Amino acid sequence: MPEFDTSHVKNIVLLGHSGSGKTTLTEAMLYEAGLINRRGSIDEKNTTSDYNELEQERGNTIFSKLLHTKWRGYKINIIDTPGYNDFVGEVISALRVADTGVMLLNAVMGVEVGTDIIWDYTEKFKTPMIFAVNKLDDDDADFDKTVQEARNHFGGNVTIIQYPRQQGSGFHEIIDVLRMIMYKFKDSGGKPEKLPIPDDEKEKAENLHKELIEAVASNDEALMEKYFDKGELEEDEIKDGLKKAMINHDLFPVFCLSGARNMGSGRLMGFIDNICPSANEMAPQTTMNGQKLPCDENGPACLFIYKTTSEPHVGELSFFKVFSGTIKSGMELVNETTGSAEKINQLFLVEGNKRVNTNELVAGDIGATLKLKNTHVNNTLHVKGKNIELQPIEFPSPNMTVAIENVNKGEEEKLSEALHALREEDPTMIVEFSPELKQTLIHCQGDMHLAVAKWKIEHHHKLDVKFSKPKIPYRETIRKMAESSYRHKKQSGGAGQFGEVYMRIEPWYEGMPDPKGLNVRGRDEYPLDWGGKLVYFNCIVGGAIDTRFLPSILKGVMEKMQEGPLTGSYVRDVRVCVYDGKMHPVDSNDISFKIAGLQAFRQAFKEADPQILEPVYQVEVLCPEDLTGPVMGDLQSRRALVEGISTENNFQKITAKVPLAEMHDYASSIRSITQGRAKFNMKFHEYVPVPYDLQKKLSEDYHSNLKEEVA
Ligand SMILES: Nc1nc2c(ncn2[C@@H]2O[C@H](COP(=O)(O)OP(=O)(O)OP(=O)(O)O)[C@@H](O)[C@H]2O)c(=O)[nH]1
Ligand SMILES: [Mg+2]
Repeated sequence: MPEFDTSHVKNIVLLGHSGSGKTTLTEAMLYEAGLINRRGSIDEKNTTSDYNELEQERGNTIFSKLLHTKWRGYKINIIDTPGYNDFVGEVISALRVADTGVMLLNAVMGVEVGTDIIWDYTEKFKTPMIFAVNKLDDDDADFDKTVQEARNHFGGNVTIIQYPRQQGSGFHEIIDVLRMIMYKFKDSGGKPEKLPIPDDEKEKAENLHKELIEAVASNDEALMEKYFDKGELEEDEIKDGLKKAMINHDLFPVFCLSGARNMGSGRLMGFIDNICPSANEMAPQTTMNGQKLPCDENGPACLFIYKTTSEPHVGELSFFKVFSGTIKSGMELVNETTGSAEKINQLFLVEGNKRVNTNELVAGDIGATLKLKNTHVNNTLHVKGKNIELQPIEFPSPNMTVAIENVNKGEEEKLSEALHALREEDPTMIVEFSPELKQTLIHCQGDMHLAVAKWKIEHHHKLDVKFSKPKIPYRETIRKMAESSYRHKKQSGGAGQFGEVYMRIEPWYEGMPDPKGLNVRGRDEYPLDWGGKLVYFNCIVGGAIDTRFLPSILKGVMEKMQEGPLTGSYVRDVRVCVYDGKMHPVDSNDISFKIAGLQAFRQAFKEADPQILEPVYQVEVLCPEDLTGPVMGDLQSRRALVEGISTENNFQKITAKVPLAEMHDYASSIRSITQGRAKFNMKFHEYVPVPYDLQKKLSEDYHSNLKEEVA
């Protein structure tokens, strides 16, 4: 028999802007539940959650952590997440498996940009949410302002369950308007005394109690009627009503905390046990083929991998939630996504970096297993004979790209293995080799994300690497028609080579009429892998060139299009008409016409008013109003075309079109301009011509580099 059945397992995720106190609260919860006998702290670098060396060095959580407590007959799985925006992937994967979110608000700072970013994801997942106003012991704490800001950002459903009697260094009493009692803590925190609400707080507490009950009743007609009849609700009715309203995202209760002084975490855990939904009270999962999978411990065994880690001396650890049935150690499962058979050799409960063996985990529970053969994040594993695939986690697209290379030659293979491992445990990091730029690129969330990647490569894979600015994937095209001819002739002993081509090239656009003054005999259209098109016309009259040589000429043109004459970039949107030429009865062959085609194209291109195009991205920045000026100024220094500013949830949203060449350091720059109070996203928009001066410089740089390489 498992120690806890499905209805006694609660999964919570701790959320909030960096520094709001999630890891400190985790420590307080573990301590209160008796799982640890000494409370560690961030400053002493000894918390259960931030156990990683790099986390201790930086004083921030970087990787989400699974922990658990047992509190009055319930098991609470806690996922502590990083607040730093670069690691939002860790938050999203935790939200995929949590059934309640506890959003910490820093009572000194109020709602911060990290709170807002995470909130958007919780809305997507419809995760029931609690707001915990933390750091109430700080002399600059302002509970009312924090709650008001939360209401401005997240709506009027933010409802007070607790408020502090006094804030700052004197904070030690919390008035609870659900239970209608006061919790009074000793200086050292811990278990509070439960006292009647003092007279001078009664009126305020009663008004807030009324507001709370009305908020609960307003979401349920039967409860509303009863409340109107009797003027009060029974305890069980309030409990059920609260749970329902939280599940429907109709009510977000507010609690009070000082994680550092260990005040308020016990009551929070009690509320989680009593009111917050267990997995089987949430809507059943909808599988990829549209079926419902209820969270039932007697259903078919099925689990979902939300995270993997790979650490030296441990190996690959897969974290999962059981979405149906009961997973037992030794069980044979099938990976629906990869088709592999997997044996669950060991099952673990997790306590930060410690693993505790267990024999079974019921539906709704979260745990880990080691060394699966071919299983990755987002995979579903289930008993044989079923076909269940659960919805994957959608990770955010990257914000920043750098090129990576080895410091020492000869370690390329090792680097590629390291990057593969990195990618495996971090789905928000994308690694690719760009044949166009001839660089290995890392697309990531920001400079902190990159610093973590470097740290892992150095520490786990013992490799030295360096990052550099990636080359820009420019394109080349033409702006006017030009004609050229080229004769390729070679007669140096043996068989000769001969091919002559007359060619017209023009800028191509959709719906363009057929070429004028030429005799069109054939037309082919080639969409290019790098965007745009090549349209190729055969306009040869009188058999001047045999049609069998046309593909060779095309090959020559294509070759040059892959290494444009201006900067060696891909060429796009050109129409090529071959309209005359000459053959030699013996010496003409494919290679001759390929060379003639390439050279004719190159010459014509130079005469056709060539133009370098650069990628432009659509950029959206969200920042507090007081930072709009500096953010705009910075964008303008990046050749940005600012398109608009609007207000969105207390933030200013700036939209602009910015050339990619100017965005390389944007993630770190915006962080330093705004002290991390802004967020941005960017996506490719279009290719546009670069300014004249830049074109000149790019082309000169390219040709002088070529000369250097030759020399
Ligand atoms: N005064 C006061 N300080 C606190 C409290 N809770 C946390 N802190 C301090 O705030 C700082 C940040 O706390 P953390 O627990 O690391 O915050 P976090 O939310 O885990 O931060 P990230 O991991 O970066 O997302 C640390 O120096 C804590 O000691 C609190 O209740 N009161
Ligand atoms: Mg933390």
